[in-house]
Amino acid sequence: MLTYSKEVERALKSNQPVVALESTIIAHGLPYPENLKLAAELEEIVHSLGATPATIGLIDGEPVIGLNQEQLELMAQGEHIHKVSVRDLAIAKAKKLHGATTVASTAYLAAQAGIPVFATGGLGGVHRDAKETYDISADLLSLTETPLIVVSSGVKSILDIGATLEYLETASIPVVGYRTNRFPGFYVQDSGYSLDWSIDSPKEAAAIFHAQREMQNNNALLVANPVPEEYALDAITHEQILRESLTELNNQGIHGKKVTPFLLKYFKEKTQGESLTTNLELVKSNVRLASQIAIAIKEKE
Ligand code: PSU
Ligand code: MN
Repeated sequence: MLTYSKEVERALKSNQPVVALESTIIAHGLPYPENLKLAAELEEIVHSLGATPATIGLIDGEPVIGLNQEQLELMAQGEHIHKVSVRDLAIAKAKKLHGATTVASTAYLAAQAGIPVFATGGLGGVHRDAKETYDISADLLSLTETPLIVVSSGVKSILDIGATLEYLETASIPVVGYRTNRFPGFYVQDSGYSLDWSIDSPKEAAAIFHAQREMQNNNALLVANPVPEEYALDAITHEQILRESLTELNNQGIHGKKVTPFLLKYFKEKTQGESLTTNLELVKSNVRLASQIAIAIKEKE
């Protein structure tokens, strides 16, 4: 049912470490051409650490595990690329549409492909007005029944972080901080919330992954990796722009899948591009860690 690139197919068959990457961040999270440059850099990082990258997306409706250069370019120029969550997969397939996969649909497809690690920027979560709008990202629910590790810099700071952590607890998705017991806030290192657990090495993440499988637990493990300090946004500036952006969102009546891309773009404009650098750097750092974890998982098998 899935289409694999030669490289990814070979790596999976020979039980080599593979890291899944999503395409919504390319098509809808970052501007062109920085997005295309990042897509290439991420694959390079995975390769340089000794693992195989598998960027996932839909081409003519078919899930592709390991997009090639031409397909990545298609995603990067993607005004006409659909943002495809899990529920959209079958529709996109039937309609033969090109689509970028979110964290939710990437995790779903990566799990089917047997890829144990997936890196992204920041997860979607419970939006601040969810009490009225019910806007809770499918990213959260998708982490149940996907036996893999997701490495992210927490969830996007534009969300209701406390409610998102409660949701993860209810859904029984374990969350561990990487070398921290503060939950990261995407653009900032500390979201203001603490975590019960932290880990100090890729090896420890691998040990939890194997323990989950031994216990027949099919939920994901969320490894929360804070943005490197030198790239974090200043907390006060961040708070101020956040407040403005939410008002603007309301004024313009933006909702549904447009919310996250709007907020990311708003931050970029208000910080004169600084938030874009932050976003690029945190993703790279997550991909580095994910590669090390993918290798540690294979060493332990
Ligand atoms: N992380 C980033 N940038 C992004 C995303 C994650 O650094 O653009 C994307 C992911 O694909 C995630 C999506 O699944 O944002 C969440 O969208 P929503 O809130 O509409 O579920
Ligand atoms: Mn949403």
